Amino acid sequence: SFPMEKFRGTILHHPPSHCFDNSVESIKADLTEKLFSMRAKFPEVATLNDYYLALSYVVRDRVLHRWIHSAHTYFQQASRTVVYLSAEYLMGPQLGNNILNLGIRKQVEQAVAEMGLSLEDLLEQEEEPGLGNGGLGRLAACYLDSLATLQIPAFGYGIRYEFGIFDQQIKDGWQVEVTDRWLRLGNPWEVPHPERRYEVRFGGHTEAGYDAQGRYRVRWVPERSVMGTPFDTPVLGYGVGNAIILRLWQAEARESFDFQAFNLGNYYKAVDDKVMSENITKVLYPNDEPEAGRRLRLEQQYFFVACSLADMLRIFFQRDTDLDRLPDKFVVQLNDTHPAVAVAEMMRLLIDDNGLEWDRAWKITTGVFAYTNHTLLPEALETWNVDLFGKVLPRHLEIIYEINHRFLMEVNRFFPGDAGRLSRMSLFSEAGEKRVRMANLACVGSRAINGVAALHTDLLKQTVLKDFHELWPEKFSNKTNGVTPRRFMALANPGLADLITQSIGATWLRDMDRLKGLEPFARDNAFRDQWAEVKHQCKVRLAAMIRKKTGMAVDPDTLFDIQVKRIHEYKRQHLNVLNIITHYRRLKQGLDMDAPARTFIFGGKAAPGYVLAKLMIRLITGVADVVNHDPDINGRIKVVFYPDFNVKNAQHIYPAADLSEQISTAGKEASGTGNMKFALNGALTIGTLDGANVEICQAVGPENFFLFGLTADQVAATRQAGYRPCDVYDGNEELRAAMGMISGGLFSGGDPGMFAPLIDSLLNEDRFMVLADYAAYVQCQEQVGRAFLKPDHWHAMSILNVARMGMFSSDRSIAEYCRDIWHVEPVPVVVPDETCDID
Ligand code: HBZ
Repeated sequence: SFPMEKFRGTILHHPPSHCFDNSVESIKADLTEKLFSMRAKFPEVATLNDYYLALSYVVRDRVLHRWIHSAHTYFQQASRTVVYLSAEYLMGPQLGNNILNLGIRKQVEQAVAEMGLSLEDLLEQEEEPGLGNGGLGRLAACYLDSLATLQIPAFGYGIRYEFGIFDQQIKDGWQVEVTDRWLRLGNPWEVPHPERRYEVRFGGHTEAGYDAQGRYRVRWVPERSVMGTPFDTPVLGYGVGNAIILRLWQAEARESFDFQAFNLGNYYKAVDDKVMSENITKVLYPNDEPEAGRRLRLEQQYFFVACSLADMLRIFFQRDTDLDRLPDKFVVQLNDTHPAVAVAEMMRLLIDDNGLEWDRAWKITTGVFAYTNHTLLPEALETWNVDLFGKVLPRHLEIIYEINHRFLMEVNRFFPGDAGRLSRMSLFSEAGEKRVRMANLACVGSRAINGVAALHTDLLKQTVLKDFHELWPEKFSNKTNGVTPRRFMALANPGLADLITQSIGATWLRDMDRLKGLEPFARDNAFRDQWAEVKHQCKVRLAAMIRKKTGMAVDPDTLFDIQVKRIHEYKRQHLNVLNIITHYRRLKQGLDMDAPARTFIFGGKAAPGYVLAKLMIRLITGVADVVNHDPDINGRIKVVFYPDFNVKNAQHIYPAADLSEQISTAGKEASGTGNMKFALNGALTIGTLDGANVEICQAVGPENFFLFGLTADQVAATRQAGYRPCDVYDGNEELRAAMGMISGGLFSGGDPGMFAPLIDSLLNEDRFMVLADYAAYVQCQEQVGRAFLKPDHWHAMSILNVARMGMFSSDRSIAEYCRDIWHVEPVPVVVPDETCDID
């Protein structure tokens, strides 16, 4: 073979002992080498993307170096490992974060500059993996960052969707969905492992009988199977040697099936099978789709769960033989019910594949799993039609029936003769078509159940999971969400991070309680000016991006009032719009002339099948069209819809906000995490007492928070008392006027019909109490306007917000999971031989 070794020594800068040199000179040399070895280019012909890829490989080598040492350490120590199962991970761009966590930003900046490039341009090249819908997927990504940083042995398992969440374009004011081809230019961060494939079976039937020892056995005879190949992406901790792995599964055809068909001469059947198999991981399903019964989605869920659990058992059997010890070695966290079929799959693996008896298998299974709930909305709780479920997973359906049978006997022992309770707690709903309730399965199969904010957990115990709480109160706990300060402060807002570091030292990024040290600076005039200047620079930068994306000019000296999140009725973007229209009308009438000029910025995707959400986007762009071009307004209001909200542009948006809109109907938003990202970047919040807003308001102090609206209890009571939105409408002249402007066609080019569905739903049902909260919201917004006119006080409030937000670091959340649910300890990793010539 070709004697590559001889050449390698002369090309590579670092010796094969993996001693990485992080000096500027080495990084430059490595970059040129990667351009050659990975892109087959020399500098004169390399594109910006070639350079992005080459730099990514340079960084990846260093990341993998840490992963190898971590894997080795974890293997040797064999302490308990966290397995995080999530159908979604919204990782965001990787290059900047890895450079930050490696601590080599200055060297890389200098190296690329000396080569005539700018790091910012290279970072801009990266297309993010949009493998999630929103908060739930981003939470999983923040948790990986914190698991690595807190030195916890962990794996994230999920799905490698070929097409992630769609790209959003705005055409004629409407959302248009475009396929997300994130892999088009290559993904330098992943390492495929085709040698570690697993077979996943589907369909067919089961056969029961007795084995040679006379034991009852069930054999699953599947109809087809596909292979799952893992793609590994390392996730680095910040300022530690530890790295963990995000392992995403891709579906592939079993070539043996193809060959068989080939031999029979059935070429097209073989190709068909291949296409069908690979369909399983083709596309991420948007949430909030009314039609949820898609077979492919169930197949996706089982596919990634089966691969992940098989992989977990492979790792377990590397060092152990006794399955009773599985709960000592692994804890599996279910991120919502999307992976809840894991409970049945674990039982199948233990009983059918490993020959365990039911009770022993059940003890192991319920010793391993824990479940996080992310929603109280009944329509968002996952259920599957039993017939469909049985066709895709016949053996698992049998197992779930058996779990249910035994479970309901237990319930009946605790609450004899309580038929209502039995039917509510059953794993099957029988009203209408029979369906499997995945939340009930997750609860029964888990030893711990948690909500994601204090209010949410309380409401879970009182409503959706009330019966389960009465049966097993000890299983329940709250784990308030958090966000990673590395990505959402240090990376997104280096100006703010530097200012904080200058004032209180650098340790806060790993110990967010230290932010408390900022409190005295709220009274320091010079510091407030610096703080204001950082915010201003962020607004200038966002204004430039808005210009580039939409062609619109916005003024960085105006109040930036921002609502970015998925578009949903319960999140009430239309309440925000009603206030804008009201404000607009007042200005037209010569009122409110002393209010500060405001730029209202919206961003977020609507599920493609969610008609009212898409109409809300059209309403925002319609209002923007009128208000932005009204000469009477003269720039006192601007409305912007920032298209294609994602992690990458979010990193520019949060730092530029003066005001954060967190205005969901109380009791509906499980937690929210955008609320935390805004406040950690010095935005003040206007919000309801919903989700984590409750805790944020408490932490920063109600005097530094713009609170309005009904509480969750009042929402429930108002509904109970027979809420009639039309009465609110009749009683409020400004509300009637604002809604009249919408229904009169002012914002739809004279078409009075366009927004009728939205207006009708508000007047007839108003499920989310928009009209009930309207007056309080408008009044609270006036208060915001007055506060903004006192910049010293405003910036002091902003500083106090940041100083008191430390508890919303995902490090705190993960530390609580470790202590209360997972019972895992840190395992520090020592990485030898890293050198660095700066700092
Ligand atoms: O999870 C969100 C909650 O709405 C939010 O309040 C919370 O902060 C966040 C993290 O706990 N839920 C989601 O983002 N849910 C989804 O994205 C989703 C995805 C697929 C589905 C259903 C929901 O089938």
